[in-house]
Amino acid sequence: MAAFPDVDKIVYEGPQSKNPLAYRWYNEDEVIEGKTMKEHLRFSVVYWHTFRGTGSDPFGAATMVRPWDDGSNSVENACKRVRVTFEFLEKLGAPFYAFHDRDVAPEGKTVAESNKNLDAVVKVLKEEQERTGIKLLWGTANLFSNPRFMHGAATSPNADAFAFAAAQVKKCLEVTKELGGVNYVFWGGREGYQTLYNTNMKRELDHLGRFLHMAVDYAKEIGFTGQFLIEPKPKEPTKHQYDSDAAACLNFLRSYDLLDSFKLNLETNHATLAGHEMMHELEYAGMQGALGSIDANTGDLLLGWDTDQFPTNIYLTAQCMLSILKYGGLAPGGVNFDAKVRRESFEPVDLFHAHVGGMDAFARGLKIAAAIREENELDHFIHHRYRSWDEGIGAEIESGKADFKTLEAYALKKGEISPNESGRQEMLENIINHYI
Ligand code: XLS
Ligand code: NI
Ligand code: NI
Repeated sequence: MAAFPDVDKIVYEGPQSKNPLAYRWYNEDEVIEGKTMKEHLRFSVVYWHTFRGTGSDPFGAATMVRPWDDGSNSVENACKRVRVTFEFLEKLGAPFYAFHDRDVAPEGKTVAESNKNLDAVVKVLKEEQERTGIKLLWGTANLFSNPRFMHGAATSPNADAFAFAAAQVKKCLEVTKELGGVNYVFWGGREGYQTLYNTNMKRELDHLGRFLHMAVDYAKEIGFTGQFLIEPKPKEPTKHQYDSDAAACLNFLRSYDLLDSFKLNLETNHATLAGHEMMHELEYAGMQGALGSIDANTGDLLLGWDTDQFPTNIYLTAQCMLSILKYGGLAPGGVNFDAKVRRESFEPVDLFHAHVGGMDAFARGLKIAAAIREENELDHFIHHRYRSWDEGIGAEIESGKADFKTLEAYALKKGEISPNESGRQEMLENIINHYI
């Protein structure tokens, strides 16, 4: 029996359509800058929010109505949920999905039991992937829900927690490989600390470096060729998360000689929690060749935590797509909706409204970004703004010919710098508005 009997396959109807369950912008075969929208955007649905989110919060119980789910933690229920997930993905037309090990299969009482449960569900996931052609964007291990990880996993003061985390990631790598996953994500979870009164930060970071090296080695050993990704996040659950933003992650990877094996999975709401715009994080990673994938969502500045809302703001999606196009796209990464419906949006159809809106917002952002790039006004402006570096003293500095002594001589001779020019921010903001 269908879980969504009232929803047909969502199709592209164009900007004039008033049908809320149709795409107005996402036309998967439309070619932009030489690639189809489907290839550019590589949309992915997350298992945890979309199929495991209950709507509970610290003030109230679950609100979501999910008639297919019996609410139990049985493997049978988990397998039934897989069929529903793939009905949803097919009707939506999303080519990818992503999961944590513990979203798809119930955790058992022992490592062996957990692995057995996972194997049973992975069998169904594989069947459904083969039936539909839908692929796994990434797998990840949940190293934060079980109370054994209360002080962290790889960074726990308890070495047993590290060992159990390693066992879990080992298994999760095996199933991600089995399912043909094209990436594997490490989000730090509880890797961080609340107070230095009880924390040896250096030792914890050394352990995290060791852990990730073991993961790289094991991936090689089993022939897993997916891209490894680290997902920065600055706070929640701990006050000081070690992977706080793109810069912190890249510094960590460089310090522990892991830079060649990892890229970043950047999430919009995490960027804003870190006090950055998403575009800053994309640029920072992109300029260092570390832009891997994105968790597409948005926060709410008036709330100030990781609210994981669906992105609908086309300024935001256009900015994301500007950076993504600039750095040559995300593949093998994708646009992964790490986003959840509000607890008041409790009906199954709300899952469709949410994803259709997010996909359309990104499709529109892609079109806007491509139009901006075609006219090239921003690039021209930036290029012109830096022209003092193209010749004369600027070129001498960039090429390493100048030193403090030659620059002092230059300054003494010149008397005062060439006049500064306006940054023209307001004009540039107005130019962007021409395209929106
Ligand atoms: C939590 C993270 C998480 C990762 C996967 O804030 O966004 O959902 O994407 O572990
Ligand atoms: Ni995320
Ligand atoms: Ni998040």
